[in-house]
Amino acid sequence: MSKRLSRTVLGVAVLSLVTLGLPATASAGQHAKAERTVTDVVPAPVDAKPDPRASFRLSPATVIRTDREGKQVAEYLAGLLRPATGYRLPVVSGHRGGGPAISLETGHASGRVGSEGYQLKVSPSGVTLKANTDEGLFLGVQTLRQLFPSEIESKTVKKRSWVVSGGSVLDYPRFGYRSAMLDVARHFFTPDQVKLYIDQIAQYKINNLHLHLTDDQGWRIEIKSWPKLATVGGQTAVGGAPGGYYTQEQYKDLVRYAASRHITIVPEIDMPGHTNAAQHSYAELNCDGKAVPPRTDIEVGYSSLCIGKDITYKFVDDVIRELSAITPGKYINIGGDEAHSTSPEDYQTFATKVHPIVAKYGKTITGWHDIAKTNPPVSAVPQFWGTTGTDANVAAAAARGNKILMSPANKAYLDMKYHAQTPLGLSWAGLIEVKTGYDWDPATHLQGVTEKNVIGVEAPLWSETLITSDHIEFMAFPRLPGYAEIGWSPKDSRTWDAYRLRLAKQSPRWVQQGIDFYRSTQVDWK
Ligand code: IFG
Repeated sequence: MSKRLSRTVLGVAVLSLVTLGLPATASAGQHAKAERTVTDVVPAPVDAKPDPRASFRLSPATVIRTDREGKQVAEYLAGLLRPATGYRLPVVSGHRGGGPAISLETGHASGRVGSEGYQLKVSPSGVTLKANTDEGLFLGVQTLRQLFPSEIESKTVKKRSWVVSGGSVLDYPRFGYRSAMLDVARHFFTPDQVKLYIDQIAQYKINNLHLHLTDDQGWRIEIKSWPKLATVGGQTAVGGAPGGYYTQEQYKDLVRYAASRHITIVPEIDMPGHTNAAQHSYAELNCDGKAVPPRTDIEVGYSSLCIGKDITYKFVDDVIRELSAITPGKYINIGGDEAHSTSPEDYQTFATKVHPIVAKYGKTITGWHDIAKTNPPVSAVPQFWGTTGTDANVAAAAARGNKILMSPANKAYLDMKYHAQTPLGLSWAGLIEVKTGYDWDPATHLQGVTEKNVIGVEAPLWSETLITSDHIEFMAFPRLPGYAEIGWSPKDSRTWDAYRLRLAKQSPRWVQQGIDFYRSTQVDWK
């Protein structure tokens, strides 16, 4: 064959490989080595068996098969895979028909995986994801997406092979309640910024988002019977930053968006302290009948609702009624922290009057662990935010049967600096580098609080010092996946030495997602 002709033939061969999405160097038969295996997933699954020979190559012909209950998740999965691959990836109903497929099936998974678990199998002929509910399918999809090369997270087409690492996974969570908190009161974050954070936490199987909606510096939710809460109380923010608030329509849209990621919104109305914005908005909420001036500093503990006035409880009733009507989730968070300007007797009086109001609107109380001392209903969930290993009131509540949500400030507060020079964040609870945030266990952290007393974990992100989404990302990543693992993975499979290697392999995905993460020196980032 002439030199020129052979070059042409070779050229055509290379061209055909590239159009097939294969790297020109790999031969058609050889599967490019997958970048990761099922044992790299974060949070670590219960049981992951890699089989690199069983990898699956996504192709333009691949379809996504599902049954009726799996349709929403199937469309969500297609939405994840289409941008980077450029493949059509049609969602088809029913599991008949040949051809390469990713199959999502509900109702046929092992009883062992419960309602949130799943079974995933990747083989050369296709991918099968089984779960007993669509929530389980959604959580299985978060694992599946991590088996693709990190460029799958790109929003633009990448010309490359899409090899899904082979093997099988059987998985289900240790704790049912895995949460993140975003403080939208100190600084306001738009609905789109909240949705971005929802997508970022959903990829690590977080299933609750606690929104800290009200505080001294701002009130962020429209209450139609008390309009000035938002129109006046929503105008301010820390440091004179622009305020803002969610209309009830915008809040309902956030609830819907979160639900489409199988995340429940838990709204917090912080009371009886942290109420300056409300008391600046309505003079009658103050004991002396005079509206207090707005506050944009970051001091805490100076405000208190007027416990002795009847109108205070009409205010609470109206707020909880309206909020409950637009919150399908089980919980309303009534705050309760740092009520340093409310006497212990008044704090108890307030609690005794407010607990029945929450119950009247069909909701269950959660709140900072300060509420434990008020003997709340046994269904209430005190959220531990202390920095010590003992708290008598929390242990007593646990003994009474209250489940505890664990978010110790010296382990889980995402607004704590990584180190003394971290430009953002605070340090009152201590510095929290990645290892510090990971190396603790919610079932042994507090005396008198064991596995059966713990409902789950939460990573609160307070926003005194945060203004942009980049700020949120810098403080949440890389620590947030660690709390997700603490909430999801079996306790005895969790070691820092193994986790830090898996965490490192997550970073190329964050680069593709544009997440501005802190490059801790404790991890050898990929
Ligand atoms: N404590 C306050 C928050 C916030 C936080 C910042 C709780 C429950 C310090 N209360 O944490 O309002 O200011 O780290």
